Amino acid sequence: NITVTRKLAQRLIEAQGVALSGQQLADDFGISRTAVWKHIKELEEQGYQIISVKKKGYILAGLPDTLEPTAIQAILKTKRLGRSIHYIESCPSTQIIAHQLAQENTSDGTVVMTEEQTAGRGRMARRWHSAANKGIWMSVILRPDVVPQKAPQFTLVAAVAVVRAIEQVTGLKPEIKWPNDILLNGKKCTGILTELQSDADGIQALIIGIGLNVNQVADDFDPEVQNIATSLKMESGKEIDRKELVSSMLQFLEQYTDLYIEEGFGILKLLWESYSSTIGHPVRARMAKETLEGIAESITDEGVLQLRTADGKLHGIYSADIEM
Ligand code: BT5
Repeated sequence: NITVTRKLAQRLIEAQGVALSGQQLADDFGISRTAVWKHIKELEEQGYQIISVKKKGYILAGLPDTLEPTAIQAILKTKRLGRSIHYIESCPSTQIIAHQLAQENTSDGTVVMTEEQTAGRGRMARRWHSAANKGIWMSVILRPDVVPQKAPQFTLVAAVAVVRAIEQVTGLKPEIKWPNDILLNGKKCTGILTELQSDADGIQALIIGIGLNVNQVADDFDPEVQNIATSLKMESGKEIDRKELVSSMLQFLEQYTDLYIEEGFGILKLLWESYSSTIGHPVRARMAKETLEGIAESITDEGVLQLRTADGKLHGIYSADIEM
């Protein structure tokens, strides 16, 4: 039944404002006109605006502002990513759910999506603030056939996908701060967290968590991050359609992760560098045991940051917090 509701939503969207007759829909789905009407009511409850015109049928006048799978899948153009979406209105963290699903043999490309996280997490158990209905908080489960050493680059690949999607949907020009931050005017609008499930046979699942601030205003942010965080709405002055962003992100993510798996990091590295705010600049890299200052010269094909300190030495940095 859920699938009929979804298919109906899809038909209405594809009709692009043209009325679809109840009888025609009933025939196409092999159900009664009353059943069609019930599915229409269901869609209205989900926030779809549907006008019913006498003797003509149903016209779609507006989509809901939710990340409900029906609404996303109706506009999604991917082959695998997001074809299965686990949607939950509120949860502690989509990463936790994704880890559970990954252990249960869920398929490559499955997405976990929520409106609100109560315990969203960053790297090293840091908090990720995830205001209700204002952002995109999702985890993408991938099952690539690659060696574990190739896992860290997925964060960089995902960063390029997110930047491209933000550009496409909003026209804004984000920058990537190595390794996992996306900035607008120097403030963080996106964080990426790539986690791994592996065993003796190699990678079982990669879980790419993406937290993207979309429609927050300054007051929606926790005081802890108010000075360092921003949203697409704050930068563009416009309310942004989260569904369009999800759809665009998943499409770029599918395209770029496939490219990375087939061809390696080479081409994507060029793209990554073109968006980087780090490369060529003096930075301070804080790591668990030491802090280094120098020029961020480049990243390697393995995604390792090459930092040259004042004494001329080149340091390979695998993971750090970068200050500029
Ligand atoms: C990250 O960690 O940036 C990775 C964030 C990943 C979040 C996604 S949401 C979906 C999925 N489910 C989860 O539970 N997590 C993933 P890191 O580089 O460690 O940065 C964390 C730091 O960013 C915090 O210590 C704050 O300073 C800052 N921060 C927290 N919330 C923020 C927000 N909403 N916007 C901007 N900065 C924030």
